Amino acid sequence: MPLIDSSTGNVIRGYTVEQLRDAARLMRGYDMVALCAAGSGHAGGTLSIMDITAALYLHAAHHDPSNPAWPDRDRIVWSAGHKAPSLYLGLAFAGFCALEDVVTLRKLGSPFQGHPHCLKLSGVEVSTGSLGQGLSISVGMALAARLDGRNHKIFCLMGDGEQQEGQVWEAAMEAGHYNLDNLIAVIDCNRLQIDGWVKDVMEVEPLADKYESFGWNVISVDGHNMEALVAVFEDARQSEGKPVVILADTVKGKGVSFMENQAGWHGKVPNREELTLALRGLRVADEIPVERLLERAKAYQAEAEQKLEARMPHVSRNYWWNASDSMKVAMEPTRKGLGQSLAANGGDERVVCLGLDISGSITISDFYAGKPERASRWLSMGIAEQSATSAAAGLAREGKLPVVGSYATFSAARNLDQIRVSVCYSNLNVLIVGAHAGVSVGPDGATHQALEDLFAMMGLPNMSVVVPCDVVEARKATTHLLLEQVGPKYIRFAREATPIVTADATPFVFGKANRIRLRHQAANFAEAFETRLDEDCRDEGEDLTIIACGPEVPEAMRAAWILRQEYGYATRILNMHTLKPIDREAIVRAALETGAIVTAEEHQIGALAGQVSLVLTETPRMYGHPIITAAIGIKDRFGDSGAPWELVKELEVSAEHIAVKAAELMAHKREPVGAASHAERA
Ligand SMILES: Cc1ncc(C[n+]2csc(CCOP(=O)(O)OP(=O)(O)O)c2C)c(N)n1
Repeated sequence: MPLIDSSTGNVIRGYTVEQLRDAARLMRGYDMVALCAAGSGHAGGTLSIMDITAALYLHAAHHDPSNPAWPDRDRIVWSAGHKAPSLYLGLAFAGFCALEDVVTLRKLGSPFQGHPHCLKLSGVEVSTGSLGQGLSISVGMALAARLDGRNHKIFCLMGDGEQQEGQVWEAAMEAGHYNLDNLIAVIDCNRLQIDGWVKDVMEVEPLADKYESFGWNVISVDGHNMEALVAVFEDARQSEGKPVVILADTVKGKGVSFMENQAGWHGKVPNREELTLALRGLRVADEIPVERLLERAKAYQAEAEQKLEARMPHVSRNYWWNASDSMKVAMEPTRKGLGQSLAANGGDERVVCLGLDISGSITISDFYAGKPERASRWLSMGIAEQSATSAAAGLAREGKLPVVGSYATFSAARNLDQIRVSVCYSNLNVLIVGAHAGVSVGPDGATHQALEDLFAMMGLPNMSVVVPCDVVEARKATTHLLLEQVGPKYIRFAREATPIVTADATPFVFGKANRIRLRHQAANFAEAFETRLDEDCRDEGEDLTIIACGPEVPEAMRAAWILRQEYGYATRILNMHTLKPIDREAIVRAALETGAIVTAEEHQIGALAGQVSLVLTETPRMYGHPIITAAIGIKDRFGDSGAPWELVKELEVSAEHIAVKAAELMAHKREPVGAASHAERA
């Protein structure tokens, strides 16, 4: 059954198998253009699922693009959120949105977010991106349809690697238990995931036997045979008494010869030359207005940047990183410090590293790279953050030093109860790595941007929390936490390259803040500053203090520079790399000596600001001392897709935001609130 006019029940447009094949071929072409224009995204998995997408959106599903909220429409739950561009093209070809707009994929403010967001794009049923949740949502929708006496179907699209998530099997059990014959799951079985072949990362087969034993009807199909796909969707609709799973045998990267069956093309996109080759191979080069689409993407980007700049706080010059001689810094991703430390210290036989299918990009795989003798201590756990966390607890209980890491949002939130009970309650020696935290995963969008993780990690008894400010500090912090610190520990860092502002000789003492002072102009921006342990410093009569952690430390240094240049203020910066236990003395010293404190965190406001406020309000030495404070951080909102540095501006955590906020604060410090109210009264 094709697309339907919901008001009359008439067919809007029907597709023959040949037309569906053509549509899928074109959709693959548009996918390549959008990914090339975005500069990031997932080529392999969007290509493997595209024939399924065409068959489903243009033929099998009953829906009406002019009435996306039609109560009797079939629901499509896109559980494999990283394959979002394929979903967007399904919607566009079906008429839910303009095809040419898909090329704004992953750009700031675009409805075509890195992972699907139902509040931004009509036709997207639910927001997804954290793997393994879609089938449970589908169970809920199927139960609701039954309660409401409606006959529509719920389709749920998943990957085969995604089957490693335990939640999938909880949902599979529920669907079987409730005999949900209005639920049709489709698994894109391309046999690859990020770290390699599914069978090597964590075997999921035999999927057919597993689903059957959970009470499902299983249908297998060649996921690139359009005729067969159309037929199995028809069969699946007829199922009675049982949910249906369609196991679609596919090829990752299908249709683009150099991407086929290559794990490396999971999270990679074609450059301009590769795009030309891909479009030629797909035989769509003459049918897609490539130049016009790329221009459209560029124009959208230019407009987004212009709007963003217009909203930036006003400063008289361009103080951005490397914009002028005085702002020169070297940059490197902080995450590399983790890999450096694990490579250097992994010889300790107690160290074991647990992989969660994102090993290369978070650098945890540097633990074993080029060191075959460590292979047995590398434990690939698949996409299964919850079980891996408890397994790490078990390893720690037996005397090992386990390291378990993923995107911070998956390694410190998805598995929160496991961290709380398995790890913290038993006070076990597990190092949890919160990688790609904050806004730095940029175009992936809000689902992947951990902006709340510190609240939970800092709130857990027994947990130590460190947020290093650069790659050098990340190496030192990892080494300390791995080998010295006993008990549960959390390290958080970003993905994007950020300024290197410390050196080998810079002190790093767990639990002790560093004080950073602007001394003079230097060829390298970082060298204009002196860094010492705060407790070793004397008061220099600074006007204010900025307390920062992680990537906000370099921003705080840039803010100190701006405050000196624009306002003549002298700033004390505290690098609060250890958030738990926090350096209370450094905070109190700063408050008593400078009287004004701005906190800066790339996190929802409060992880750092709340702790600083607590120290100030509960320390008897502070009673009766005037102190004015302000907080820079994310203001109770989700992130967005966009380039990481754009998001630093969009989410108002740039040095300019810190500096202008600090200047506002200084106006109050100079003119105490009491004095102003006296004047008003007079
Ligand atoms: C809960 C969760 N953990 C980790 C990730 C990061 N991630 C995105 S895609 C992916 C691999 C998915 O493999 P598969 O389901 O086989 O998809 P495909 O290979 O078809 O793209 C991972 C680990 C995620 N999005 N969600």
